Amino acid sequence: MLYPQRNQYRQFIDLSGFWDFRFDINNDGLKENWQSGFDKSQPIAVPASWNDQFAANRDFLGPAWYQIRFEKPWGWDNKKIFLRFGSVNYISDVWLNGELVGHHEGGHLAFEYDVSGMIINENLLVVRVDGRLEKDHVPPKGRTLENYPETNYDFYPFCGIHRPVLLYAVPNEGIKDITVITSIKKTLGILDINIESSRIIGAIAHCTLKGFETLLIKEYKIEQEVQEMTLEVNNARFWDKNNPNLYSLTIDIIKNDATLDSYSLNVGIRTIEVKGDKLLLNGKPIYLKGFGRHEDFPITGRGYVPAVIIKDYSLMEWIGANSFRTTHYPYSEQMMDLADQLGFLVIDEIPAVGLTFNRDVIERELKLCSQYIHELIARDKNHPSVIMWSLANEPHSSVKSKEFFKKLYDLTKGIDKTRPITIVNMMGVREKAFEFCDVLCINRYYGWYVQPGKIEDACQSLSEEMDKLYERHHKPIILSEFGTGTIPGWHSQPSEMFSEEYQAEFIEKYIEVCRSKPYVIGEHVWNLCDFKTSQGITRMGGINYKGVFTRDRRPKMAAHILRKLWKEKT
Ligand code: GCB
Repeated sequence: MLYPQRNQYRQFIDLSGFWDFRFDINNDGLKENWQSGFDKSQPIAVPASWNDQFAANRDFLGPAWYQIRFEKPWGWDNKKIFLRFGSVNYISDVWLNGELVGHHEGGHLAFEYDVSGMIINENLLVVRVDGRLEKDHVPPKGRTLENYPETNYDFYPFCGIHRPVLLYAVPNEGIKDITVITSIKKTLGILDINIESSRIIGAIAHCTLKGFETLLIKEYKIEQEVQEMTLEVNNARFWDKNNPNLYSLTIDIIKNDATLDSYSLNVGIRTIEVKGDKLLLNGKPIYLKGFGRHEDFPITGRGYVPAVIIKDYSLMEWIGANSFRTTHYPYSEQMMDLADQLGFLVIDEIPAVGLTFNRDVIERELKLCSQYIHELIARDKNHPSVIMWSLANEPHSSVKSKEFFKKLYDLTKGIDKTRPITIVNMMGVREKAFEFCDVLCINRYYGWYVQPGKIEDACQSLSEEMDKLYERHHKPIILSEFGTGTIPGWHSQPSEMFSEEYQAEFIEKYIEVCRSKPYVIGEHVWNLCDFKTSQGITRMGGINYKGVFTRDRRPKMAAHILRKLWKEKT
């Protein structure tokens, strides 16, 4: 799935801005035909969650309606036109000029519709968004402790149009998709490129690779819908976390001496593989230092805010992090582009958190997870920064989950053979899916939810558990979450739970344990920043305070300690 581009052959307009909005409190909209346009609206900012934009209805999860009018841009008459949503949480139905365009389920992945035959000069776009929680959604409704809204996961179920809505035009005959897989032979960088095109058999694909004094040009005749081609770069500059070298690859499609289409993308030449108990980037072991994070900010909720993305990267660089996991759903496409540019290593996770495997929902869970895997890999496959796919966070694993995850594992490997796969787990040695996962990720809170206040005992438990897990599987282990709730400005000596001292000491000691195990290949602190959750007795003010930074991105004491540890030790 290619992100829309602007050049001589492709254009897009961004529909972000103020839209009309209406809560559908009694779910009357469909009966009353709001899909053809509705009145009594109020303005709303798009993209952003609706929950914190108004003085009322914060916890109303839908349905709610959006509409916007736009004119067809000049010069788009003989083009294919698509409407593309970066993310809408959770279910969306879309109408253009009163006609149904499509339905999409799942909150954090891009989807698009071909609207070429539907678009007129003056258009009305209407979107119904339903973020209500249900047991057969992924992620699901549920609760272990009482909470409101009732999420089976620990973040606020923000709703709305969360990422940009783009209207874009491409040539009728042109490029549909590009897949680039890179490999390395000594100093040679090899790009295996697949170009999927529409109705251009016999045309020429003209490939140009530029960067670092390299200019490679090669032409291929397109003989099939998916045309394979190879480029080889001598003395290539490889992509890695310290040198995020990116080449620019441009594919021009030429027929009868006329250029029909053109698309450019960044390519990082790198390999990633698991060997024994190590994770190798370009053949060399890497150690991950970083965070779990959330797309979360006051007022905008889970909405796309470019400045927050920049700030988070800048804080991660300041503190010495080299990686993060997209907890617990795929992040925006812009976040992924910047990871390529800035040299961050990303564990890319589908939005499968809190899976229950209950008999009445397991089929739906499998179907939705499979859909998310297809959508995620289609979206993120060309990012050198993506070093691993994560199929779930803390599934409530049971006897049924092994077969469930084997299917997802095989599906993922079938689409992308090049990247290791993990599941982020809380069951430890009892997790059967660890038998086939390439890397084992565990989230641990000894010294917090269990053994409260006892950091020494907690580290002992962590150490013993890691050894047991390694003895059983002989695979690399990442400590993918560890942390403590910490009220900024709350201090104690000796350290005590909820104080800044406790968080700092806990993180430092946990890291010591990780560093003492040769098979541990990464430490991801939970969380980069404080973030919004449902209300409940474990979340004061509906906030999870495990951030090393506050929700408005100010450092707690632990941030300074981490910076010392991460900047000094590699
Ligand atoms: C976890 C979850 C994460 C929670 C965290 C916590 O294991 O993966 O979503 O926020 O614990 O703070 O309890």
